[in-house]
This record gives sequence, structure tokens and C-alpha cells, in this order.
Amino acid sequence: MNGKNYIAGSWVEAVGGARFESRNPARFDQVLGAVALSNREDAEQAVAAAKTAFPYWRGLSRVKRGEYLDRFVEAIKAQTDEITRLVASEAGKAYNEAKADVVEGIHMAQYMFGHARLSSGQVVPSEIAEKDAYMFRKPKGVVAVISPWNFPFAIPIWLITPALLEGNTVVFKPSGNTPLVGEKIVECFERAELPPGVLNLVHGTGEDAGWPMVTHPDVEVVLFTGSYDVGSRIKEACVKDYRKMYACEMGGKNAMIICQDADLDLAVRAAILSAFKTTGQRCTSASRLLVHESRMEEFAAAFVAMARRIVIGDPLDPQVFMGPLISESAMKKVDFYNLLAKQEGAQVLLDGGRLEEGAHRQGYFFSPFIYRMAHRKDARVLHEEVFGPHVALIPFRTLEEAVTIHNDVEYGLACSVFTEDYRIARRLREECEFGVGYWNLPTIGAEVHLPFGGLKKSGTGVPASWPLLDLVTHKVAWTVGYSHEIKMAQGLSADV
Ligand code: UN1
Repeated sequence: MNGKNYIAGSWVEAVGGARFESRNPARFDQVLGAVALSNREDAEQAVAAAKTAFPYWRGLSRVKRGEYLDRFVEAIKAQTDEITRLVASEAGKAYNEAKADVVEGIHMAQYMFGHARLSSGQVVPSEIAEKDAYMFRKPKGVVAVISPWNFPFAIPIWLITPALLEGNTVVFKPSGNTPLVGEKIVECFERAELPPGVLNLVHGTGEDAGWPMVTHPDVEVVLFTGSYDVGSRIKEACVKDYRKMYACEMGGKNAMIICQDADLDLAVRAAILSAFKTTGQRCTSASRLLVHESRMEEFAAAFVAMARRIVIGDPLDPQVFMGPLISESAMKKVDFYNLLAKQEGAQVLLDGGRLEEGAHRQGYFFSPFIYRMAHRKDARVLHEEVFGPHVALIPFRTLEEAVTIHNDVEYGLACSVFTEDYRIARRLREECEFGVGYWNLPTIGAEVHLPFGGLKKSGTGVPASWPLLDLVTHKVAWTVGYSHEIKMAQGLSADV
């Protein structure tokens, strides 16, 4: 499979003719495809195509635009298994997780399709009986979508479909780790007969292909999911531009709080899913398990025992729970933090390290790293995002202490609390800083119709899902007078 750019409805090579390879992280000798390696010129062509298509697209009715999303869903459903296998091979996600990624993409497109016939504005009262007042949404124009590899199918659809539904046109740069999945999304839109230029695809690196989109004067909105380092640069660039809007979803250092009265069977299973699904590479993964000290021994023993049973291997094998890390640099990062934990005084409970024998020889396989450590402000491993199967068990004594530890990180995305006491759950819900919270559930697995976004370094205040409909539109007031004379609000005189 080869990856090309898609500009103004045509599949094209990068202007400079360069290409890069997409490889399977579970078998790095397997090249999945050669992909266009784009630069500024390609990005500029894509923005120009999106700008040209905008007047036509915004001129269609919202319901008509929604119907394209319905056809898009049909195109996905016709090849769900093929797409799932591609996600598993290119992102290294275990088959069941790859499938859930595809299903999550379908759900978001369906949800936005449903929105097409829902109210897109408001009728509001006026002080004056002979006035009617309304709020309408107007699309902003060209929206840039820059998406990560870990949900290579769902996240682009989270970002693209609200933008399209509201009448914006899109330039899309998928992660350089998963370009072929990005390509599939665009192919499905092509099958849905989306008009040329409404959605454009540019492959390549963030620096050469993404940045020219972010800073392009004709791009009105930037929707980004990825690391804090990149997201904060995007935010800065947008803030400097007097009209550019942005929503960045970034990292997490998410915690589960396991209280004294917790149902440990539930908590252990939830912690395994939260820490090790997607090999710990979700922004919602839990890397801190705050456990009441009276339950620590019991919890740690059960958690480590279950972690030992995790099957690590080829994502296409249905027995496999954990696939590889995405890349060599991801592996180096996890290795670095595992070592750092030891240097910072961790009491290591499980450390299988890198797996290099037999079937694991050809991929970036890493086994779970579990340690116990008292909370400390100066321990980097308890504060920095690792994005891998690296998890700390941190004891606490009082709820107050649990809240303090929970909030003593620069991130605030996902949180889950385990308790049988509704008063405790409510207190934690109120006092912990997070955007996506759970009671007696894992920190992962949010559904598409809930707001998805974090506080502090995790987000920029506009969660994904329906709040994006606001970000990609301008809310305009429209007031109509029916009187034969001018009547003003606020008692303002109309006398001249
Ligand atoms: C992410 O990791 O960037 O809630 C998104 C979840 C998924 C989305 C994760 N639905 O874990």
C-alpha cells in the first residue's frame, strides 16, 4: 500500500517527490508502504484547495453535509476488518483494541450525523415585544487537523467530522507513524463522494508538513491531539495570530485512587486495563495507582500477579493483550524512565524489561514495569508522562492526602476512584483535577458523546465531542425588528 497526498480530490505525490516508509512496530522488517514526504509547498496547496472548496461546502444545508457523514460510515462498515488489521499492523494495537478504535471512529461520525438534524442555534427572547432574537453558528473556514498515532482512526474522525458538519473544510496531517490509517480515512470519505477540496490530506513530519498548516494565514482553526511539547508550541503560535482558534489535547499523568473500602477485584482488573491497554500509550492510561496503605500489600500482590499473566506479542494474535511500543524512540523513553525510577528509589515489583527472544525479536516489545514509591515532589517518574507500561503504586493514608497527591502533577486528564461509599466518591469527584472521571471503572474507554479533554497541561479548555462544534463556528447574534418604529433595548431613546 502506498501513501499519497489527497489535494482537491486527487491523489498526488509530494511536490519534492520524497517518500518515507511506514513499518510494522511488531515486525520492523515489514514495510507496510511508502508514503509521500511533504513540505511547505504541499501543505500550502492543501490549504488553497480547502479554501477554494469552502464557499460551496458551507452553502450546502447542514442536513446535506451530515448525509456525507452517513455515507462515510457505510464506507467504513464495508471494510471494518481490513481497517482493523491495518490499525493493528501500523499502530501495534492488539486486534480487539484496533477494532474498538475503528468502532469509536464510526460512533463519532454517527453522532455528528445525528447532530445534523439537531438545533444548531437558539431562539432567545428580547426586551422588546416586537423583536425576535436568534443565535446562529457560522463556519470559520479552513480547519487544520493534526492527529496522533495511538488512535489513528478514531481521533482524526473526532476532529474532522465536527469541522465538516459545521461547514468548514479541512486539511489533515495524520501521524507519521500511522500514515496509512490516515489514508484509509480519506479513502472512506472519497467513497462517500465528499466534494473535492473539502477534506485534504498531507503526509509527513510535524515540522515540515504540519507546522506550515498551523501557521498558515488562511487556516482559521487548529485541532491537535498529541504531546504537550508540540501542543504548547501550537497554542503559542495561535495565540500570536489575532484570529486563530485552537484546541489541543495533550498528555496525562493519570491516577486511580483505590480507597480503604474499595472492591479490590474490580480495582485490580480496572488498574490492569488502565495501565496496560495500548501498552500504556493512551493519554488516558493510568500511570499512578494511589492505594490506601491498609490495602497496599493485598492490592500489589493481586495487581502484579495479574500483570504477570499479560500476553505480549503480535497484535493480530487474538490471545495477545499487549502489542509493541510504537517506535524505537518510544522504547528508549520507557527504558530511560524505568531506569530513572530505580535511581529515584523505587521498590521494583515487576520488571521484565525489553523482550528480544523468539517471536519478540522483530518488534519493540516491552513488558510491564511496576514499582512502589512514596509520593515525592522531586521524583520525576511520579510527575512526567512516560507513555508506556510503567506504573507506580503510591500509598496514601487520608483522603486529603490522596487528593493532594492526585493534584500534584502538571496534568489533569483522566481519573478514577474506587470506593463503595458515595460520599467519598463525590468528594473525590469535586476535589480532584481532571476532565474525564470514573467511579469504579478504568481511566480509559471514554464514549464519544461525552466531553473529552483535560485541565492544566492536558488540554486547552475545549474538550473534544460536542464542544468542538462551538470552537469551529462563530456564534452570531441576529435580531429582527417587526415594529413600524425603532424600539431600542436598555430604555435607549430613539428620538433624534
Ligand atoms: C487518547 O489516548 O488520546 O478514553 C484518547 C479512551 C479512548 C480515547 C483515548 N476512548 O481511552
